Amino acid sequence: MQNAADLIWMNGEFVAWGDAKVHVLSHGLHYGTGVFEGIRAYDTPRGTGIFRHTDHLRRLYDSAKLYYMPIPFSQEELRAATHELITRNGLRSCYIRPIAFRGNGPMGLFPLDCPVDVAIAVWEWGAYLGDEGKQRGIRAKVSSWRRISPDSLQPAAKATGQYLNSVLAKIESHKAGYEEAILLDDVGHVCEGTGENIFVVKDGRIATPPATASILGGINRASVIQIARDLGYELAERDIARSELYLADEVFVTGTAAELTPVREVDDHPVGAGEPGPVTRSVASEFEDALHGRSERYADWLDIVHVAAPAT
Ligand code: PPE
Repeated sequence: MQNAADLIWMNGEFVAWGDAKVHVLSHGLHYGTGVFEGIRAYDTPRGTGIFRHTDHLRRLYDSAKLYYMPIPFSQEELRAATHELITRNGLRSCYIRPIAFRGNGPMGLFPLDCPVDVAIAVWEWGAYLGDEGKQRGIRAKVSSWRRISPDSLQPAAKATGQYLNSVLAKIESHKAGYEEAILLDDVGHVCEGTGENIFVVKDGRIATPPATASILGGINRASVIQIARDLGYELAERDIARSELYLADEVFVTGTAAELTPVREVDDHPVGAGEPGPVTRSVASEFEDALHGRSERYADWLDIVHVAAPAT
């Protein structure tokens, strides 16, 4: 996936891809005590633009706070490091993965005496749910695994250990021959995909589960909500019953990796006509314009990378 020449930023320094190592006794490896982000940068007419960079960084620090993990760099330091990393790797567009985790310290569950290590990696990443899925829509299955409950974990945090929940659902759906799983929350309402938020459309009205439905508050979810409302659609953040997935005219998911991907089948029921519908298409087109810097209205969602390339 990456070249040996690629650089990774680790604890304040740029290191070669192969040298970005951690100790096997890192707390985060044993107990899942890490928080991370997934961000995309696009090749736009104004230069490389990082989509909603500061919103992602804010969520990283929020996730860290929820796990009592002080990040030993400021948000501005991580932002500047990311700009420099993209430039030094010679990338015009990429996926960005910042991660902060409890490092090598005393073993045992109490984490607060372990250092907090921070790294940022960047790489080129294509369509997360496949090119065809992005164009024509994916087939999804409601998972037998429920999304993590706020009784036992923190759905609002993007924490590494929490992803075992998504991993189980992903494996189940994959083995059953579907491209994605849709998880219900602990009371049986529709929650989200393994790495995406979900929207349903019925009779021209859009709905998406609310923050209280154990979702991760997606940055792309927030962007699509705004775009849909700006386009004049009625959009409600409300509880969604499982049956609404089967009876919807349109369903789509959003996430940094998946961007906006239509869902054409849920549990072998075709969604609407079994292909992306008109509401999905109009919201997706506006959203793609925003991501790729073709939209004046949402121009300030892009953090343009201005670091000059090093002289060669
Ligand atoms: N829910 C979950 C559980 C989730 O992981 C993501 C992002 C979202 C919703 C959408 O959030 P946002 O990207 O802010 O709109 N999933 C990331 C991880 C993907 C991965 O395989 O790793 C992502 O899309 O980058």
